[in-house]
Amino acid sequence: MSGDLFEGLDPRPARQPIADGAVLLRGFARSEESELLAALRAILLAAPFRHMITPGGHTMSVAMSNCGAVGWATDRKGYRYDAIDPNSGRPWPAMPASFVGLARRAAAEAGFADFRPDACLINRYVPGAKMSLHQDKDEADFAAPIVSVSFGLPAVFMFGGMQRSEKPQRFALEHGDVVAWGGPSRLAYHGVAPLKDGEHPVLGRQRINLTFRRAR
Ligand code: MD3
Ligand code: FE
Repeated sequence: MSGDLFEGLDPRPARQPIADGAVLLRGFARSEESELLAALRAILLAAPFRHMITPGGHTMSVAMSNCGAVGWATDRKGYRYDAIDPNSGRPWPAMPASFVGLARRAAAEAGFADFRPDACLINRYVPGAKMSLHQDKDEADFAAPIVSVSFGLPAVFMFGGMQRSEKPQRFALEHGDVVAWGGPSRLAYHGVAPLKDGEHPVLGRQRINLTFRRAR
């Protein structure tokens, strides 16, 4: 018997438009997760996670690293993209072909042709870590989308409007979920609620998020 009768009732559709220009691709990274996570481990040996300081002097609860031609960093002097990892003084690790391929396929699936990411910010959340509502506006060209890939513990993602005061929609991002954010969603306020404790079968007590960007 075919599953057609029940298809409309699937609580987790594969391709879910969540806002104007934003498409959630549930489980899109699952089939290649072992290759992606192996590449991620190699990146983190060269550029380990670190807690960066905001210009206001606060230590971020999310630990970060990067790969790609440039990486995002913050310190007391401000936010910026730079080719050099400030902790090592060396260039950020190159973006693996497996990362570029996934980001390009996800962007294309969401309607953004020829995405060429030059930066991948890697965020690690442990239980309690969060990211307050913000806009991503340190990139040169807002015509390019941002593609995000989630691994490990599920997070409650908050998606607001063009003003911080707009009440955000909340939804879960789970292991292997990919979202492409472009068009009118590109400059929307967004954040992540404090990570709930748990144990993920692959990643343990953490969530790792990759965001692919065209920074320059
Ligand atoms: C919507 N990261 O690194 S990913 C960030 O889960 C960031 O670590 C979150 O926000 C995380 O800047 C959210 C989803 C995401 C990323 C970028 C966006 C959503 C976005 C840019 C514009 C609109
Ligand atoms: Fe962001």
